[in-house]
Amino acid sequence: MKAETKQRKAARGTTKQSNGAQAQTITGRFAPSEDALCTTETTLTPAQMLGLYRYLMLTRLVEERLVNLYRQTKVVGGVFRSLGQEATAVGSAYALQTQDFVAPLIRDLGAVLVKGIRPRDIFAQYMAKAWGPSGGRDLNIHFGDLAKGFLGPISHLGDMIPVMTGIALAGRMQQKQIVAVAYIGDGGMSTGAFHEGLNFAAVQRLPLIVIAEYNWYAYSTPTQLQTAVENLADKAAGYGIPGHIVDGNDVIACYEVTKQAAEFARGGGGAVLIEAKTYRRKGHAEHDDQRYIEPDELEFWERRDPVTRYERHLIKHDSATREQLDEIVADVKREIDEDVMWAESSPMPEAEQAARNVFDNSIVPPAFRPKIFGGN
Ligand SMILES: Cc1ncc(C[n+]2csc(CCOP(=O)(O)OP(=O)(O)O)c2C)c(N)n1
Ligand SMILES: [Mg+2]
Repeated sequence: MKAETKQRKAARGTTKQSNGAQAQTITGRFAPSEDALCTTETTLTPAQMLGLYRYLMLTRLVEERLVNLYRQTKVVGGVFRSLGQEATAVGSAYALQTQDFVAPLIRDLGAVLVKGIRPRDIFAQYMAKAWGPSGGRDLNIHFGDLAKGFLGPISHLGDMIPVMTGIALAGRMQQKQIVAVAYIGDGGMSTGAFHEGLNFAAVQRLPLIVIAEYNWYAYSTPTQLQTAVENLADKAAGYGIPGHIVDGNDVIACYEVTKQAAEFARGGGGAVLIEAKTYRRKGHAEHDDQRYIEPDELEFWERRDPVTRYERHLIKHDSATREQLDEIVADVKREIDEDVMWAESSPMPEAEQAARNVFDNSIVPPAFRPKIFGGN
């Protein structure tokens, strides 16, 4: 315990560049070089390295298929993508243990998949099908699976931070060694709930890890108009907790920094703030035409794609052959095809079923009662 206190003291209120992220930051913006590989300082086994690749591809291809279904008007509502940011959610969630909890947001499908949610659930959910996890009552990521340690977020940004602080507190009271990870965007960090939740976790030294995704925008608002700090991780000093900056497009670095933070938090060190510097290559959702971005931005970041960067890394370091990677991709595509077919074959929910368990069933509008409760 003494050593932990010392470690905590050493880390208190400091912002560190993790895992040798060498890129420049200019008013908080940060870009790896075009030919960058991933960090070589890793504890990942060769099998885990391939596992990470599988989840990166799964995330990207599930989202691509969702766009496809959206264009066929089979998706009810919007499609929110994490294109260009996949490494942050996948790498961080991969560093956790089974009993740990995550609360992902719309850019964190990768964390949902790493937690063991199957693509079929995602497809059925987006298409509001009866077999989907919320039975057609809600869309995209508004569902959870507590047994798998995945809390579905509500839409109100910031509000999952106090909820995850509560999860961390509950874990402590039940003497469980769990870590709670909450994801948040640069925009969501400006909310009051974010402050209250993180402050409480910091004071109580709860095992909460906040992953702040600096992806340049909140809707169309550039991050510099959102916050006056250069780096989101600088805010850690205001809570007296360690803050780390990681290259969010380096999947191994994201894994390593989260693994270290989880060990620190689990060992009694308390809350940690990790800022992942990345870039949102799609608009807020598929309907957003991104008219507010600079002309060269997309090409600039396409050349810094986290998935092709990881492929280059694996091949360069003899961690995989091109054929092995192709095989993984083929397998992922097979799984997606099968799961889309399953989700498409699901019926839409019956009105009665969809109306139940939304509010207290006793306050179902009177006009619906006979249909739902059989004549009451
Ligand atoms: C409290 C609150 N205010 C506004 C919104 C509307 N809203 C939804 S997403 C979004 C932008 C979020 O930006 P950011 O937090 O940077 O996350 P990103 O979309 O970039 O991942 C806004 C303003 C909301 N859901 N909740
Ligand atoms: Mg953002």
